[in-house]
Amino acid sequence: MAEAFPNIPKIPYEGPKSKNPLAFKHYNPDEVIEGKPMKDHFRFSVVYWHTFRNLLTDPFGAGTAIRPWDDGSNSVQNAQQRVRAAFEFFEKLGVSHYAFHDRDVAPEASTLRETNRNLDEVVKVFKEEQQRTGIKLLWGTAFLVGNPRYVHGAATSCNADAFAFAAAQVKKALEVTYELGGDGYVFWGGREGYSTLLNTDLKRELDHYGRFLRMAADYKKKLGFKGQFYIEPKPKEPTKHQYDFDAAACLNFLRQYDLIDDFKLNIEANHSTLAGHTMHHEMEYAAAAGKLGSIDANIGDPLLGWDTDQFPTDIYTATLSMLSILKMGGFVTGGVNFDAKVRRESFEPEDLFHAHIAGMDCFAVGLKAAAAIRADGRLDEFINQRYGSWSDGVGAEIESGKADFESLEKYMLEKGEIDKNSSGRQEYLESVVNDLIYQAAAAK
Ligand code: XLS
Ligand code: CA
Ligand code: CA
Repeated sequence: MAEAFPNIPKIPYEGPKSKNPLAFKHYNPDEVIEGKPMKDHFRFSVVYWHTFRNLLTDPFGAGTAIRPWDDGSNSVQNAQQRVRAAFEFFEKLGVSHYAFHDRDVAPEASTLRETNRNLDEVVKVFKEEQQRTGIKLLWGTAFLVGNPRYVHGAATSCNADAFAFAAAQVKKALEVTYELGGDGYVFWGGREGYSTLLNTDLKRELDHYGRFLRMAADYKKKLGFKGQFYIEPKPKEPTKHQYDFDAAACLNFLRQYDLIDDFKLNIEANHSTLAGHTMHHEMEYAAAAGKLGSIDANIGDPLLGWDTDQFPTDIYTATLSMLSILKMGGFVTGGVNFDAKVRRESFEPEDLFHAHIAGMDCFAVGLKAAAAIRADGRLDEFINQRYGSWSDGVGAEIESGKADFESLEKYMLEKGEIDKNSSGRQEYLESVVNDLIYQAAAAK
């Protein structure tokens, strides 16, 4: 096959002074930060659905994407050709991972049997390309959203056959992910939610969802697949009330259905903001439960209330995200997965490079800034001091479980009033973070 991106060379690192649009200014894969090369901190991953299947349609207009390697047909051969183009892109960009849905990579046919055969044919090419390049699958997943059979949901559908079809589909997607040596498998809620309670048995749907994930976890064991399972929270879209609203809702659900040991969370920036949180909040909430697994790196638009999946060019979010990742000791099976799409107006193949370069450079500065924040120590020290009252005296007694309401009443009756509160110094701390970001962005 002819090159898909003939005019684009492998993207080099040229440093912050470079003006070459097809070069990294900050992402220097082998540069060591906190004892580890940048590339291993990130385990950058390109998503197949946006980067190779999104035609850049919107509700008002047809697709605008120019993709010369794609003949636009639904044939298996075209799907295989696309895999070669995708791996050329991954290689030239220099990412270590990618992610896909079953239906992104191979055409759905009129029967499940034939669809599975199509998938097998395309997976053969993925396997070859993985072996040729050493690029790995970060996670696989199943698309239980687009086909009209899932109009009422998949695992939470009112139609038991839809549940059964989804189970068969996920079974196959797990097998394929296992075969490709995937590091993980994601369950994003898709249409697991509802539009109105007037037609919905919420409790029954949640029970079914729990049952579905239990079956998936059981089958994973049977298969011998050691990859990590993730749930990816999202509060709305496509349904009004998605069951996996945010990290807290997902953790509660996993505990309620006794699935907590089988899953971690894959946190997406845009979904966090749609839930009324920040990415940092969602990551820290997951991390506090020991369940921060992987991240979908993108951003939303503060003026739009839907899932715009823009490339992550927000340096502040990237810095705080990397701070959480460094704090938890780095990714194990997870990575920084670019679940992002170029704008409809950015329709040339080259835009795919610009978008990912922007995201990777942003995360590189974010990593440097996060490492600088940790080395600087002022933030940690401030927090330690702020909670100083818990290190001894009454605080230590409460934390260790020695205190009770009676002892605390006695303590307060004797003391009369609490020790003086001190300032939270938010603006000062924000300026410390900003200064370290400015320095990280300027550093060579
Ligand atoms: C959709 C989700 C989806 C998952 C994978 O909003 O982000 O793309 O990441 O199914
Ligand atoms: Ca996502
Ligand atoms: Ca999204």
